Amino acid sequence: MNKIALITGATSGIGKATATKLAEIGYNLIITGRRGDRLTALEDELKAKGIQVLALQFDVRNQQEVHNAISNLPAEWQNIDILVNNAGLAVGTSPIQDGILDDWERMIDTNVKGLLYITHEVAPLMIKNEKGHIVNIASVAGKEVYPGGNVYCATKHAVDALSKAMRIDMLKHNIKVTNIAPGMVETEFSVVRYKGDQQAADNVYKGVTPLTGEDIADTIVFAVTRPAHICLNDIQIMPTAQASSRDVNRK
Ligand code: NDP
Ligand code: 8X3
Repeated sequence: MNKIALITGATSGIGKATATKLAEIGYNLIITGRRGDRLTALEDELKAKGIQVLALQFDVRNQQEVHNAISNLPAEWQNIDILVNNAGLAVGTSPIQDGILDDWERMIDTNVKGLLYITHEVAPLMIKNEKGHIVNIASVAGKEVYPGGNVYCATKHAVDALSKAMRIDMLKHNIKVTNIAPGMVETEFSVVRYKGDQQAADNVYKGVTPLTGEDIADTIVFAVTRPAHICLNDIQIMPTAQASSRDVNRK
């Protein structure tokens, strides 16, 4: 029987690439996101690879929507082997004193509370089977703090801490927890951060070869295909041209 992976934020970037690569190695997939048209298109693409797909449209910030989606999973979709907590975003780069409260709420509610809501629903399904693997997409922003990063960095430090905490909580249930901390990955991330300003988004990657969603997806596939006795706890991955969030070798 095919294994099952649930990926949040599968409509774009890292999540979409991960769905594609897991489909290629035979996982049946539960794909989630808010944009229904994208979910439907991806569902069709993935089904063409010969796997089964369940597309669930919900906002991870809405605890009731998350609960309804996961608690009503058909029986054949409940044995989730892998949860990829990927949905997330940065919004804005203002210093604290000029911060826009709505931006802060979006980041905290998505990156921290959304990840918790999903995990709260899915972990019991894994615990019932005494196996599973939770992959949390954190960031270099969960390891360092940089100018303009304040609240986003705080949310990713929270993800980093939650990965460590989950590993302790899941230990006796034989469930692996992997924290993945990428540097610059060219996705829709910067367009979202700069609120649709494509020029500002392009400047982030100017003069460097950034990582792609596929690069992170390859890393996730590697982590989830290790033998049962191995857990990769924490993976940091950056473009060769990046040493830290501030040290970037632009040509
Ligand atoms: P994208 O913007 O390309 O993708 C983000 C995904 O998250 C989309 O599928 C989006 O789906 C989903 N999402 C956002 N908000 C919500 C929500 N409220 N409810 C449900 N889904 C949501 O960016 P990336 O692929 O780059 O980002 C994926 C993860 O990687 C994020 O957690 C990000 O912080 C992290 N990351 C990114 C890096 C980068 O440089 N790109 C580096 C390090 C970490 P939809 O809009 O359809 O809901
Ligand atoms: C995304 C990478 O450097 O913009 O998490 O924080 S960075």
